[in-house]
Amino acid sequence: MRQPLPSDAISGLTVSRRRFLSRMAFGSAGLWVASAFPVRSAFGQSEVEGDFIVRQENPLNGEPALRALIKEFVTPTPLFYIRNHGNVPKIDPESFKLKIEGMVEQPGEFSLGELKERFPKAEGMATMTCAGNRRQEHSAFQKVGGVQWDAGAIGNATWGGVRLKDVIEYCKPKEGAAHLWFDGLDDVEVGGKTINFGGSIPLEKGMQDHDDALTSLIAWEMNGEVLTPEHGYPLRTVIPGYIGARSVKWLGRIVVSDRPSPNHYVATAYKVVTEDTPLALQEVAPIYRYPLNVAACDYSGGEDRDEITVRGYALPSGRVDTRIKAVEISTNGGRRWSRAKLIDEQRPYTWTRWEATVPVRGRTEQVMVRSIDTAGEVTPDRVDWNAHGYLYNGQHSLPIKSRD
Ligand SMILES: Nc1nc2c(c(=O)[nH]1)N[C@H]1C(S)=C(S)[C@@H](COP(=O)(O)O)O[C@H]1N2
Ligand SMILES: [Mo]
Repeated sequence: MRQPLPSDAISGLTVSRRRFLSRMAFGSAGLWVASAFPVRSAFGQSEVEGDFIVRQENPLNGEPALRALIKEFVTPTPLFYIRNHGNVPKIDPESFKLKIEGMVEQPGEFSLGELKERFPKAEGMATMTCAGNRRQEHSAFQKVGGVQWDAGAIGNATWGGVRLKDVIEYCKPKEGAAHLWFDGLDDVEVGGKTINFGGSIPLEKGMQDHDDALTSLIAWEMNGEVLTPEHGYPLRTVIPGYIGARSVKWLGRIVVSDRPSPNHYVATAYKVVTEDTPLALQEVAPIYRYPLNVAACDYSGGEDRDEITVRGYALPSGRVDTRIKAVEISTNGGRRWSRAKLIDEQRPYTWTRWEATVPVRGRTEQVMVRSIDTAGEVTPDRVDWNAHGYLYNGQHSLPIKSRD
């Protein structure tokens, strides 16, 4: 076996934390639901049943079981994680209009029909991931609030709609415009008040257009079908390369501005802080791009304990030109690493699944994985704890059943 990356010594702290996690992964599986989501004919199989873990019922939050998540390159919609801060609003498509306001020469209101008629259809693939994906691993060190995600708050989908860029250009941004605010039509309780969920991105990000990559969208389709209510019907933004929180569901309004949105989910939440104080939160910029990530999701074989085949995903950091360079796996706590095989064609802003067959012994308790991307980013041994449990992207471990 080769060691293409510098070998990292694993501290006792990390190892014991991993052991703890190994047990936790089985102990806190959440509520399993068999039939909350109808099985769609497009995805055929009843395999979807029992593979979605509801982490919170109200508001509804859930993620797929990792062994189910890793089966398909494009995540079937019934398995795609759901992250809601408030209700799932019911929106009448007939009377619905998307408003564009703020620093534009031509403010506008567009019905669904007008959007479809006036702008060319755009489609493409992008992986979406919650900033809180793998929060359990932060919580294992010190409990943080929020939905206790395993590594399933991620999914890969095809998206269809119109380019955000086309709509914004049509409304003619004024000089000095630098940010786009996205307002959702949901109701969220925050500190005793009811607000809507909001997102924000730099205008330049919204205007970026690369030939081979998905451009930011105002989307009405996911995996070739109309968005489901949970995923934002009738419209959501899809901002490839950015944390899921910037892909605002039930999009009702876009404001063009010279500054980021004052919405709670931009100004206060979704920031990496170690101290949860108003000052610390003000001092830190909002999270936009997601980092490189990796997870080991499932394994097969090993009944005779000689060899197992492990499967998982790796997500390049959210830059348009970054690809996964390598995924490596260790069966002995990080002393030796061997290279996994990348399964899927590599595309911008998109995960690739990987597979590795490795020898195991009776005493092997877990496998560990790490990844490196073409920008030179490597998933770290461990990630500094932060108060809201965001952006965990350290080496990931998968427990292996011990032989009796
Ligand atoms: N209006 C609205 N948009 C939202 C949210 C929300 O609660 N309300 N959650 C955000 C977060 S934190 C994520 S990770 C993604 C999740 O999208 P999904 O539920 O379709 O997977 O939606 C984002 N858009
Ligand atoms: Mo999220």
